[in-house]
Amino acid sequence: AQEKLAKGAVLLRGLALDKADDLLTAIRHVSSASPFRNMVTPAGHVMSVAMSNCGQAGWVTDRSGYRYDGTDPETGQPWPAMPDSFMAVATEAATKAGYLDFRPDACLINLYEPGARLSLHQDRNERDMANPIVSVSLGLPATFQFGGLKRSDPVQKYALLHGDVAVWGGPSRLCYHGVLTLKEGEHPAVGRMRLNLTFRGAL
Ligand code: MD3
Ligand code: FE
Repeated sequence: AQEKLAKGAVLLRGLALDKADDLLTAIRHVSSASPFRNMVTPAGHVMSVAMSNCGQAGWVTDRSGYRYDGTDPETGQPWPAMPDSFMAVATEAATKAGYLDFRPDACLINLYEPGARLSLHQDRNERDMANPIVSVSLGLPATFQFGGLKRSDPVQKYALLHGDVAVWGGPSRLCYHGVLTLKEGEHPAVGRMRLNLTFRGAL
């Protein structure tokens, strides 16, 4: 089942369903070495979404700005390596969406508890915008919003469910997007949270 969201953007509903247990095990492994933390934006706000990373580089924010860094600022160590199960789902999804040679070097892991949200933004810290972004949703359902190239453009809303995978590239790569406040709930495999993996070509 392949749903077109916009030019260059594809939703692959349930693609990660049969891989979810392996992905969850790998998330526990990554976050035992680089724990989830609530980072601070350049404006000084603590993010409601907790984050970790794996791969050659990780996305970080602090008072000095947004960037990719090879070192986890909390541990002083390199981010954990990208698990094979992560790389496999990212390349499978990108290939299905028509991006044939995507090899992500960074994966940001977002942890939402009920009440957490991600306001409308663009992903523009990656060096080469020719790479798509692949996102994998696990756990509680969320409402994702997806707009245009200007913050003021109208948005479409989609429910993202456990196992859904989306690929954003080409003309949709710089579209504004965000996640509405996560509702209370309990997912049988994941518990009282939503996890999202976003795979990027950052370097
Ligand atoms: C559309 N994460 O980490 S993933 C992010 O569910 C982020 O945690 C959200 O936005 C989450 O930056 C949404 C879907 C997504 C990711 C990147 C995109 C949609 C995108 C880049 C361009 C357009
Ligand atoms: Fe984003």
